[in-house]
Amino acid sequence: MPVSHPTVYEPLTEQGAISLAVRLGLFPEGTPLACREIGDGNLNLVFRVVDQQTKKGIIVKQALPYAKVVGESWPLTLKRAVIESNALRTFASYVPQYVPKVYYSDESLAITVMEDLSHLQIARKGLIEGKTYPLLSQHIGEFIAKTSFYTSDFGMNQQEKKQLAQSFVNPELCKITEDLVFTDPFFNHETNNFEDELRDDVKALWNDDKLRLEVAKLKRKFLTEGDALIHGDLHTGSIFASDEETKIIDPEFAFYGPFGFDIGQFFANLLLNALSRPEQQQEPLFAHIDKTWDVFATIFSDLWRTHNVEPYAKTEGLLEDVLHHTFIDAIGFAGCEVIRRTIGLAHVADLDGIEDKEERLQAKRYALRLGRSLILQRETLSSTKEIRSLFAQTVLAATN
Ligand code: SR1
Ligand code: MG
Repeated sequence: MPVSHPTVYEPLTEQGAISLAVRLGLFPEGTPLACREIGDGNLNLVFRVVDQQTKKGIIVKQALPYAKVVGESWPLTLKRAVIESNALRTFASYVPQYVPKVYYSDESLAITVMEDLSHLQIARKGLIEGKTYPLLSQHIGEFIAKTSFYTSDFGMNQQEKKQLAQSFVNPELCKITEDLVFTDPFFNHETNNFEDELRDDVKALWNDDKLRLEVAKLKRKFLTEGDALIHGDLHTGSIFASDEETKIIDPEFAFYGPFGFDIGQFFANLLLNALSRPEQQQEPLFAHIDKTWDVFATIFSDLWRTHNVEPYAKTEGLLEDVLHHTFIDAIGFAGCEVIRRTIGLAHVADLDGIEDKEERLQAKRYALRLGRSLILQRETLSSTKEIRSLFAQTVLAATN
């Protein structure tokens, strides 16, 4: 019997997700299927459809026409579902091992059907539980190096790059980042969200002209530099991991942006986790930061030497200049992300989940100082190793 299905947008139900999976032939006929909505992110519905006998599943993700984290008062384009499925397919052409397989997508229903990754855990959750994921930074460094090199003017035909960039123009989602990461936390804006006890620290931030100038420079980079196709929201909640595997999900914020942005967001979220841990358990997170950068720089440099399409590629000093600016920008972007996850609209469980109120407030004060130091001192750092001392100084300065 043919299964009827909607052709105009409407939010899926659990039964609707099962019908879709059947219609797509993703399970043999007669398979007993169960479905649950498991989305815990800020924006979308996520259904897991499972064969009750084999326990094998698929994921049906659907964009809602508004931001779930705020409600229907914040309308949001459904086009982000197309951006997400196209980004996953583009990334898969370079690093299939690091993204879920896409089985199907439907632009009008804003649906992407993809591989079920339930055997893995969201990295943020695992890191909060104290896990370290030994291969996480190796994989993330490789993912960023390959996807950014191959989608840049150095790694692909420069006319085709412009066409690709056009297909990833993503103004509404970029605006969220422009506002929530680069603007609102640095002004007295209604989207901000922080405890009354932090008001003095936050006011100091709002009145810090030196900081404001540096954030404005970083925002300008985000607005104007289209180096490569970036994920655009590469925090630890966008990563599934185990000790052996890493999969990057949720690239609905993907667009042509600066090389350093994904690296910076990943660094920031590792640092936010470090702030929630006792000192003696922080080192694996710093080591992940070092390794991400080392792997990124090594692979990017190898590709630069072997696959570069730009006539100036062999010009002495150009690669070093690109890496140098990517590094500085990544540190600055990390600072903005640390601050926004502390006092902006979308917080992180690493800090908000600290049970003891005084400890939680203290960790957030450290986060604000750390974010500020990363932004202001980004040009003085010569390697990621120095983030350890910046981190320690931030905490020490706060206790003296
Ligand atoms: C309204 S969306 C809030 C945040 O959730 C996403 O994951 C992005 O990080 C965005 O800034
Ligand atoms: Mg997301």
